[in-house]
Amino acid sequence: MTQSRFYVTTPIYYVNAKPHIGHAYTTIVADVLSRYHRLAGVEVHFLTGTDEHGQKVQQAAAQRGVSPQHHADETVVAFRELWKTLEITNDDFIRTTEERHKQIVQNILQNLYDRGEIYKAEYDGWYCVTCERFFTERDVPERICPEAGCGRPVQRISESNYFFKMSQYKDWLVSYINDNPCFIQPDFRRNETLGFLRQKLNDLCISRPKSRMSWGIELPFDSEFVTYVWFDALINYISGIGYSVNPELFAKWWPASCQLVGKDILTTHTVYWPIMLKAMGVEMPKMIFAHGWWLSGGSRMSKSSGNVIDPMDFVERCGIDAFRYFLMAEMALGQDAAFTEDAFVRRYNADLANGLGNLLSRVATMIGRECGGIVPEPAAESEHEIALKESVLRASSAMQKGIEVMRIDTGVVAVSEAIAEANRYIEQRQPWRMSKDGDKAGLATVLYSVAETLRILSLLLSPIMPGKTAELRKALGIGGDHPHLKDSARWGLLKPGTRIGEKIALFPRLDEPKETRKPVDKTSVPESGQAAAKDIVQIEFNDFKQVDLRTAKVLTAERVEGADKLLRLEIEIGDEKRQIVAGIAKHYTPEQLVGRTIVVVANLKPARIRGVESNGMLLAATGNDGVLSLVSIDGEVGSGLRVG
Ligand code: ME8
Repeated sequence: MTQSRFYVTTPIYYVNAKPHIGHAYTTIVADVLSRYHRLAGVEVHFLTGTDEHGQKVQQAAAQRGVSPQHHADETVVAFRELWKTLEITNDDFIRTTEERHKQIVQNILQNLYDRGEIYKAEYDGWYCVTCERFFTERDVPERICPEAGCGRPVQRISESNYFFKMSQYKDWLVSYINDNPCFIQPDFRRNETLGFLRQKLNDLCISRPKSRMSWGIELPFDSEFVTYVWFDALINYISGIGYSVNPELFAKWWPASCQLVGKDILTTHTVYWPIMLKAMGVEMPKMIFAHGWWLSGGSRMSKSSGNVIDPMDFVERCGIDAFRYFLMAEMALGQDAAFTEDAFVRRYNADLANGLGNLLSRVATMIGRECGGIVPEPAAESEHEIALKESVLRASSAMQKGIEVMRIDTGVVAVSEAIAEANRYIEQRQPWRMSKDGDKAGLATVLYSVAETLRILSLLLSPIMPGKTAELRKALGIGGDHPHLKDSARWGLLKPGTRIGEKIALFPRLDEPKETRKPVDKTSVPESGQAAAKDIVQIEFNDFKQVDLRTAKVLTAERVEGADKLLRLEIEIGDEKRQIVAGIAKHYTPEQLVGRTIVVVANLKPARIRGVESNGMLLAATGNDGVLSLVSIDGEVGSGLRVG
C-alpha cells in the first residue's frame, strides 16, 4: 500500500426498506479495505450513509401514512444499528436530509446554473420510479425499464424541467476512461460504460416540479422545483468531506481512493458522476469499483424481488465474524454469487471449524500439554518448516496483493491454503511421536512453527474477522500486541517464552442443513473421517479387480478458472499422458504437486467437471478435521505401475 491516505465510500442506501445482505456486503467490503489500510499505517476516511429523498421514499412513507422525514428517521436506525452490529468502522455517516448536505447541493446547483451548465426546457419522456431514472423514447421501446435487473414498466412524464448539459462532456469522458484504465473497475465494467457511451448521450433532467414530487432539495434558483434524487445523492461523496465549505478537509480526502458500488448503479456512477465533477471543476475519484450481486433463488436479492435475506438471521446463529468471512470468501469481487444456507454452513465448517479453529485447538492443546503452556524456542528448521513458512508468507503477500487489486477473495484463498498446509504439516511431522520418542528439539520446532503460523494468519484475517482473530491472539498469548500489517511478512516475531491464554473453541462446528447435504463430489475428494468406515459395503474381489489403480506422475498442475476448489493436472501413466480434474485446490497448491507420484483410478469413464474434461480420478484421504492428504507411494517408482 503505497498511498498515505485512503478515502473509501459506499453507495448511500435508500431508506425505503430495511437493509439486506446486499447492502451489508458493500459496507463490509469497504470496512475490510479500511481496516487493512489502517493496519498498514494508512490514514483512512470511510464514508457511508443514506439516500433519503425521492419518489421511492415519498411513496414508502405515504403507504405507512407518515411524513417522509419521519419514515427516514425511523429507517435510518436499522442501517446504523446493523453497521454497529457488524462492527463497521465508518468514520462518518451522511444523510441527504442533513443541513450540511443540502447546503452544499444548493451551492453546487447555483454555481452550475450561474455558469450556464443548467437550463430549463420541456421534458417529454419516460421515468422509472424504482431506479429513479429518466429515459428517452428510444431507450424504452417496450416501455420497460432497461436498467440491469429492473424490467419494470416506466411512466410517461411531460412537464417543464431543468436540465444539466451532460451531453457536451461525452467525448471528454470517453477519452478520460480510455486514458485512465484504473478509473472504472473491473475492466469488463469499464467496457460496459464505454459501450453505453457509444450511444447518444442526452442532457440530464435534474429537477421535478414540487406539484408532482416535493420530497427533495429545493432548487436555489426556482422554488417550484426540487432536484433530481441522483443529482442530490451523488454529491454526498463530496459534501461529506466539506466541499465548498471546508477546503482543508476536502483537500485532505479528495480524490476518493475507491468508490464502491453495486453493478446496478454503474451508469449513474461512471457517467453522471464524473461529468458532474468535471462541470464543477473537481478532480475525478481514483477508482469506481462495481461489484456483482448476491443472488437468492437465482435472481438478484432485492426487496422488490421478495427474496431478501436478513443478515441478522446468520449473525445471530453463527456470529458476526463468520458472516463477514463468508461474504468476503464466497464472492469473487466483481462477480455475482449465490447466498445459500448450505454454502454458508459448508464453508464455515471447512474453512473455520475444521481449518482455523482446528489448528488453534491443536496448537493450544499441544503447547499446553507438552510445554506447560509456554511457546517453546524452536531448533533448526528442516525442509518441512521451510515449506510451511513459505506457504504462510505467500499468504501474506497474496492478501496484500488481493487488497491492492480488489480481490479480497484471492487473499482469503491463500490464507486458507496456508491453514490447510499447517494442519497437514502437523500430520507429517507427528509431534505426538516426537513427544513419545523424547525428541524435544523437534517437538519445540514443530510447536513454535504452528504457533507462529497462527500469529501471522490471524493478523491477515483480522480486518475480516476482527472479533474472532482478537480471541485467537489472546489464546496465543499475544492479545495485547498492536501489530502492523508488515508483521505478517516477517517470520519469527512470536517470542519464545510467551505464555498462551485460555483454550477456546473458536468456531464450533455447525450441523449441515439436512435437505441440502453436500452432493456427491465428482472430483474424487472423499468425505472426511473414519466415521464412514463402519458403513462400508463389502464387494467381491472380482469387482475390485475391475478397478484399474495405477501410479501416475504429475507433470503440470494449474487452477481451474472460476472454480476455487479445482486443479487441472496433466499426468503421465507409463507412456500415456492425460488430464484429470481434482477437487484439491484448497489443500494443495499446484507447485506442491508437480513431480509427485500419486495413485489414480485409470479406468474411470471420462467426465466433464466445470466444463473441463477429466480422465481418471486421484486417490486421497480426508481426516476428521477436513484436511486432505494424497495417497502416495513409498520410494522412487515409475508411473503406470499397477496398484493393488
Ligand atoms: O441504489 N447484491 O440505493 P439502494 C450486492 N440510493 N449488493 C447489493 C445488492 C445485491 N443483491 N442489492 C443492493 C441506491 N446492493 C441509491 C444509491 S449512491 C449515490 C445512491 C448494494 O438502497 C449495492 O452496493 O438501492 C448497490 O449498489 C446498493 O446496495 C444499492 O442500494
